[in-house]
This record gives sequence, structure tokens and C-alpha cells, in this order.
Amino acid sequence: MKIYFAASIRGGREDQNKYNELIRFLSSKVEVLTEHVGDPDLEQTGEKNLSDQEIYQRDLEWLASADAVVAEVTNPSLGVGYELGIAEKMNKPILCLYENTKEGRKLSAMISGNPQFRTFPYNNLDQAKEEILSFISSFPDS
Ligand code: 6K6
Repeated sequence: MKIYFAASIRGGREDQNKYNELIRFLSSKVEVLTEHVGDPDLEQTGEKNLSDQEIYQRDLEWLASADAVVAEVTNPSLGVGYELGIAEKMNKPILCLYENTKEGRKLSAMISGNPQFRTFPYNNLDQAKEEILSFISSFPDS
């Protein structure tokens, strides 16, 4: 099973350690197409050897080939919002993880109000991992 993991890059990297931990957990169960999203060396300036056009093209191809999408949406990101809209139109199953302990943060209604997204608020990473397990085990051959 192939998972496209989406999370903020230029939207801000303050939660990057969390992305890394969730990706490592997911990778122990399934194939993660976008492991670089958790890379501590992927700074806000990004992958220097790829142009933005190449990144866009590659990511859309990966998205099309994914069986499902897991997004960490606590930190708002234009790129993640865009990917989620595209993934919805591709009819991909989508899990959105949202840390609800962050003060002053409220998830966009365009995510939390979308019945096609499985949105899960969590207080700690163990809860997020449990939800990921439940999500991926709902697919045959996961
Ligand atoms: C630019 C800045 C940082 O990194 C880059 C280039 N690298 C990227 N590599 C792969 N995927 C990217 C890159 N930039 C954005 N994305 C995709 O958009 C990822 O799949 C993320 O889920 C999402 C992040 O969007 P922004 O708007 O937060 O960058």
C-alpha cells in the first residue's frame, strides 16, 4: 500500500519533528511516497536540486499513484490544502490529523467541514498513530 504523506514545508517547519515521527511510524507499516516531508535537512528553502516545476510535477504523479493520503494539517499550508483538494477529486481516501492542543489554532472549515475527509483531532502522537493504524487497516492488503 502506498501512502502520500502531506505536511507543511514552506508553510512553516516548526512541527517537522512530529512529521518525522509519524512518517517513521507509517513507513514501518506501508510504503510512504513522500518521506522527505519529515526530513530535518529539508529547510524552508527546500530541495535545491529540483525546480518548483519539477517538484509540482513529481508530487502530482506520486499523488495519482497513491492508494491513500495522510495529511498533518495543524500548521496551515497552501501546498497541503492544494494537495487535499486534488486528492479529493482523485477520490483518494484521506486522513487529516490535527493537533487540538495548540493554543489559538482552529482548523480551516474547508477541511473540518468536508465529509470526504476523515479528520482526527489528537492530543499526543500516540493517539495520532492509533488513528493511522485504524485508517490503514481499513484497506484490504494494507
Ligand atoms: C520548497 C520548499 C521546501 O521544500 C521545497 C521543495 N520541496 C518539496 N518537495 C516535495 N514536496 C513538496 C515540496 N514543496 C512542497 N511540497 C508538497 O507540498 C509536499 O507534498 C507537501 O505536502 C506540501 C507542502 O506545501 P507548502 O506550501 O507548505 O510548501
